[in-house]
Amino acid sequence: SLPAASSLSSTLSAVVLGAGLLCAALNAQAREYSVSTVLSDAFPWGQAAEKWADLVEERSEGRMTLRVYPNSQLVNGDQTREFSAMRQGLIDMAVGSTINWSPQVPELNLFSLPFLMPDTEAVDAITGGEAGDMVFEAIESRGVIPLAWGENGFRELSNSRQPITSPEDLDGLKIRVVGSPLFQDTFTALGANPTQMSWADAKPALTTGAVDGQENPLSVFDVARIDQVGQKYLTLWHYMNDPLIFAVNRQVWEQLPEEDREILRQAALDAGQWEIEMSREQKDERLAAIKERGVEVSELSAEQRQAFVEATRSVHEQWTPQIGEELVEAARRAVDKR
Ligand code: X2X
Repeated sequence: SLPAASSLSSTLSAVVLGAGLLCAALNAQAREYSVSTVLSDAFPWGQAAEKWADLVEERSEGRMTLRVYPNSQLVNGDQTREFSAMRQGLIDMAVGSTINWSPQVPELNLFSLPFLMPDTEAVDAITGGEAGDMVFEAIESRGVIPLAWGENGFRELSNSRQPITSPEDLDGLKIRVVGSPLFQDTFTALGANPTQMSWADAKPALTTGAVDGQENPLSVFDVARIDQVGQKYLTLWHYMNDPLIFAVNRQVWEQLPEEDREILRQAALDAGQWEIEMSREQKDERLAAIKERGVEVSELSAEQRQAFVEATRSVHEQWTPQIGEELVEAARRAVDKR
């Protein structure tokens, strides 16, 4: 029986060795990660995520695969739960809007302060400077690793009723808003009647007339064909801009080898910059396409814009304590010095 035992043990060690090799082989093989987005690759937002995935696939030589799940499908359409799901590890990664994450990261309400950022230079001065670093620290302190910025864009106001060039024109209009309760305050301050709902519910609500209006970047208005659901009037008021943030669940990040972290981060930076430039370049043609479809576009004079600024000043006072005095100050300094 001795020879049998020894042959059993050598069989066992062969099995163990085989399993070890198999594990090593599996580790060297592709690992797949989920990436959540609200908008698909018909939009710059979804294209940013696909670009990230392509760069990571290529630069990791297939070791890391990012699979993009658009339309908030990983959170059953509830985009305001995306950050929590990523923090809990139900989602590995996301390219998400500051608006949708602000319920969990109050500092992100910074970008939704009405008329804080008059132009793209102001956006870049904030995201690329001290204020941007503070925002990333706030995200990290809540269990998610932020890697890079992208951009959904300046949000413009549309409605089905009439041209809007003053706060009075908004009186009593039902406006669909999303994410943060800050938007309730902004539209209430303007005399409108805001209703919070997800993107998935927005188009049906516009179609039935349950709401009169909405606000979104030109790219979203254009690609989603918001003109087809009765939104005949568009006001270019640029009242806020929601940056996108590329981010990773903390455990996923910590388990990655240093080399793969670098690949992931650099690919996010490159994809973000690519998307920001592309979507800004497309702005004029999008506006032309929207006008061509018969949408009446109102631009605001400096004086008209100022009336909106004044009507929403209370929102700054109300929200600065929750965002953080220091952060709001850093952002204001960045805008002033741009
Ligand atoms: O829901 C919206 O309005 C959208 C698509 O712009 C965001 O996710 C913030």
